[in-house]
Amino acid sequence: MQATQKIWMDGQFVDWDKAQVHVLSHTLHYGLGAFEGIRCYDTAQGPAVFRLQEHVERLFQSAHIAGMKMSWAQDDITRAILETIRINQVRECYIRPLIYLGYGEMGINNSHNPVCTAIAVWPWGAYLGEGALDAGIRVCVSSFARHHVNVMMTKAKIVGNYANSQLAKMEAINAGYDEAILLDVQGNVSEGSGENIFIVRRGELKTPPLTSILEGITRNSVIDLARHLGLTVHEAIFSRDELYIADEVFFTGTAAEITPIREVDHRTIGTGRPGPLTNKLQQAFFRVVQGKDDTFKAWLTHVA
Ligand code: PPE
Repeated sequence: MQATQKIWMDGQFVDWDKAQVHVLSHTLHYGLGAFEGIRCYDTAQGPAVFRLQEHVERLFQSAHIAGMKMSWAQDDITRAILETIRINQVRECYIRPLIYLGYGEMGINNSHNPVCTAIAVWPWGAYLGEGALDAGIRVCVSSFARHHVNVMMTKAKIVGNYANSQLAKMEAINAGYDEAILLDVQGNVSEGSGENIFIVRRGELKTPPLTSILEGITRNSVIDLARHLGLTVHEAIFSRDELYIADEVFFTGTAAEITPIREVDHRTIGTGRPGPLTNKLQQAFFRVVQGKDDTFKAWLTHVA
């Protein structure tokens, strides 16, 4: 990864190399923590963060669902994120706020461990590899199911949820694919290891409802953009075979942005090239994040 200068840790800016925690930090052992992934884009008016308020809100909601008591207010974290971008003098970056349980006691009872917060920023290019945004990627349906709604809380971006994501991701990578799609325990399509999913059939968009998936902020933005463009979007359950016969399939996410999927389980999707609606939405999305679309300028928070 590309290091920057400083990481914010509970009110202090710490040198990148010195931003360390004790090896007996609770989250490291038991996986209860909450995080966010946010992107800052270069615009003609300088760096701007995409949907900052929504991401900070979700961070606090994740901590709330996880039962972690924050010592910071949402405004403090919003300000700290903007300061971390400024102090590191980056024009484009990925932003990673993390709430974790620190050193104190061992054992599942976490009531005596401090709730700590850190914010790091670094440049991060195309998440799913060079060329993924233009050519699309090859994915498989995972042999691992997404969490049942009463096993893990998928509306919270909890650190431990990503053990499930890693099992699916590594299985896919080891089998030669770029990414995995997970089904829920009923067998319906849920999401990628770190992305929401959309399909296009007969000119209309479909994405799984918010049952066993992360309430993605890019997903929400794409739904708004699509409706603004006059497209029909359904939030509805669908099964694996509907992926195979979709005209277009794509992932959405902060890191993945809008990544076309050109193959699922060795079945070519559509023509094997990103489809027209995927291209249209991707172009609209990049215009918005680059500050070139006044209709959605409220989604950007300028850093300076
Ligand atoms: N589902 C999952 C499981 C997920 O992790 C993400 C984001 C999404 C959907 C899309 O949500 P949103 O970013 O709000 O549109 N995944 C983050 C972590 C990626 C990583 O490898 O780390 C991200 O994209 O920042």
